[in-house]
Amino acid sequence: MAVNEAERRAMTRALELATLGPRGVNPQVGAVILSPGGEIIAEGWHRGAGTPHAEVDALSKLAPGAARGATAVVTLEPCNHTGRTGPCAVALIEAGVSRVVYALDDPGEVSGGGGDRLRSAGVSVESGEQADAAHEIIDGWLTAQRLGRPHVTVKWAQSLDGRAAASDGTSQWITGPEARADVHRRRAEADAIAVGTGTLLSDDPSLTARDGDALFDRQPIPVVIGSRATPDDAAIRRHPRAPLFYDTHDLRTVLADLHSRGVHTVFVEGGPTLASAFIAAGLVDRVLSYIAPVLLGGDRLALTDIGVATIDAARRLTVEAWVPLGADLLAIAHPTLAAEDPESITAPPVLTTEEGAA
Ligand code: AOF
Ligand code: ZN
Repeated sequence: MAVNEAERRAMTRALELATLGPRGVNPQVGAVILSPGGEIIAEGWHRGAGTPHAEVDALSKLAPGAARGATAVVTLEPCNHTGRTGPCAVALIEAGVSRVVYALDDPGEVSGGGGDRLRSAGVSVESGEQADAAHEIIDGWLTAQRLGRPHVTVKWAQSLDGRAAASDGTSQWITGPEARADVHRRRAEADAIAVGTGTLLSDDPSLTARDGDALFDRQPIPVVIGSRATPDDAAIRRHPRAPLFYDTHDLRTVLADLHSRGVHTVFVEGGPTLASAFIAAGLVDRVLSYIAPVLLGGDRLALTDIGVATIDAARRLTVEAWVPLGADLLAIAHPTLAAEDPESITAPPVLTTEEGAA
């Protein structure tokens, strides 16, 4: 049975409700219950891991029996597993709901399959309604689920000759104001921002996302990786979010811990040692290289050892866009995937003038 107008409007409302929940370990999900006549009789949303799922939150607002013959409109396939809470598919069946309209399939191996469970209980089920909008809300969560770890972006600024600093270590400022503003916008979109202890000690970065002097509302969690101690007066200690310190070189462990804290995206800000370690470990999903028309020479390279001993082992990238930013150029690239045509890297990449594109 096709999705009707009342169900379509209910999904738009459920999507709004979803965004009331926090980004975290669990996805943001909204639910609306419609009477058989198409009136909204209850609304719910998920408030984070350990709290009731959206469907159960909505059902809890109804008197026993009030959901009999009703339609549940949910932004994610009702779950089929007992995790921190019981399966929503079963809660809906027990409440007597006769129809479920949802936007996206739950990708989880254990949690997925709620749609089939509902169908086999005789419930009419429709999926895919406003799937794109639902996808946008939980894009980061879906990516992290697929990867089994947060999505990692490594960013650096370099001279035209591939250097990240002058020979005395000074590096402010290689790129111009447009490139720096672009970095800050992207920092604000990340859940966490990581630096190595070497960079922390040499640059004393604040790791905040700023628009001029003003802080963006959204601030990434500052993360410090490495074995050297962070001084008490380091700027990072004044960050609006509590920093996380990892005294380790095991990046997989760091990412696993961040994943368990609900971090979906990590922005690696340097320096060259940490960036290179992420690349060498094959843990980078996206590279942002800000290239400035300046020459520095010397041996302070943007990257150090990334495990490439011979040209056959070179880490090939596919450029998604070259973005001019003032006098600088940003390359947005990802490791060339096995399925991608290696020749595609020599094809003319997208040249865009749109700031912050892609
Ligand atoms: C739903 N409705 O509102 C949400 C769902 O361990 P738990 O019990 O917290 O379950 C978490 C999983 O449930 C999560 O990974 C995702 O697959 C699904 N989220 N499912 O039916 C909801 N938030
Ligand atoms: Zn559930």
